[in-house]
Amino acid sequence: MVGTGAGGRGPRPRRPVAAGLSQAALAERTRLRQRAIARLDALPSGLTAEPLIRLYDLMLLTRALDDRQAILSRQGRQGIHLSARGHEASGAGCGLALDPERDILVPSHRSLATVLAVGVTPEDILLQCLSKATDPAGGGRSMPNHYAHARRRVLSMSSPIGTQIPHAVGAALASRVRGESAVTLVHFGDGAASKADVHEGLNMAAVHHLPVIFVCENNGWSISVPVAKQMAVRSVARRAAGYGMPGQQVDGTDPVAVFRAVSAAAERARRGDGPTLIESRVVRLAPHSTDDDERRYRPPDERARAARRDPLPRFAQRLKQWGLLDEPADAAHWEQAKQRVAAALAFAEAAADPTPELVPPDHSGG
Ligand SMILES: Cc1ncc(C[n+]2csc(CCOP(=O)(O)OP(=O)(O)O)c2C)c(N)n1
Ligand SMILES: [Mg+2]
Repeated sequence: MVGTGAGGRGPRPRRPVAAGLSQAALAERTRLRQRAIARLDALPSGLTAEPLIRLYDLMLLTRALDDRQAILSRQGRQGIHLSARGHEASGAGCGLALDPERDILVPSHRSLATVLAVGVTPEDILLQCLSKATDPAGGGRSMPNHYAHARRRVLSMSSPIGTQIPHAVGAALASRVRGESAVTLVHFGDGAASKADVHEGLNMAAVHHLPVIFVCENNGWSISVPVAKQMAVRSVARRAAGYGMPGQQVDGTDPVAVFRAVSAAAERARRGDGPTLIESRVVRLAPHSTDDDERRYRPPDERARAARRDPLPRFAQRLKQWGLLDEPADAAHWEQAKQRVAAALAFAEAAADPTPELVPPDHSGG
């Protein structure tokens, strides 16, 4: 009823006209404001609500699982944990751009969101963390965060950083020889980018136009070594020109930007146009591992800056602007992720431990 003049009240008083503005200028200001609001509300072109919510759910599931793993590690029930905090948007964007039925993923130790995106389940992850006999990555014999899943086409990563690059190039070459249309995506960090394996792999993939997507998730740190002491150039993506392939830098805290860049690279690779190097600028929102005290080397203001780029609240904010999320729905999505992890943990806890016969003779101490 306010402002209608009903109920004996007078007409609503007009808001004062902004000083010095003509009616035409005011109308123009209103038009610009409405256009800005419409732009905020518009979904990114080519994307419907469904994949955007899937990206967010994946990011939440990754964070919830990651947090649980950190607790398990502190409880002494899981070994070391290398957190994916800050890499969720990049990982989800990479994973949803792949075709899980035919593409190959060669992960790094921070690829949790990507392995979940291509169909590895939280149960699979926790079976590995708790070293259970049915752990699909290695029957309970490999370290946490060393992702592998044959059925999901996730190659086993090995601990020496950067060595997964030649493995990925070999997998892509094998796809080519078999006449398959698979694309291989490999993750590595800014520290690994200094390794000779990376140079060899990029060069070989470019020379042979292999269908590889190299994704360097640059979080600015290699344990305690800052990126400025790792490389003399400011961008890993720029190195692509030296190999003869396209290079692109993306905001790795924006899952849509990563999804688009990886989708374009996958199309290129499937067309037979060869590899792409993508540098995804992420943040490390946790110490390097549960064995690391980053306060000894990481300046507090740098940690605070990274925390402000946390991809989860940033993406939630955008979903709200697009009208796809509100506070109660956000709380429900979080709850769903936490319950999913709780159910997976209960399943993994109840699973059988490996029997001594499964231990290879050279590890049995005999
Ligand atoms: C060849 C080799 N050297 C050192 C290590 C120890 N190490 C494990 S992770 C890591 C840091 C890797 O940094 P980066 O590649 O930037 O990945 P991030 O951990 O930051 O995601 C190091 C040095 C290793 N695993 N392999
Ligand atoms: Mg790093």
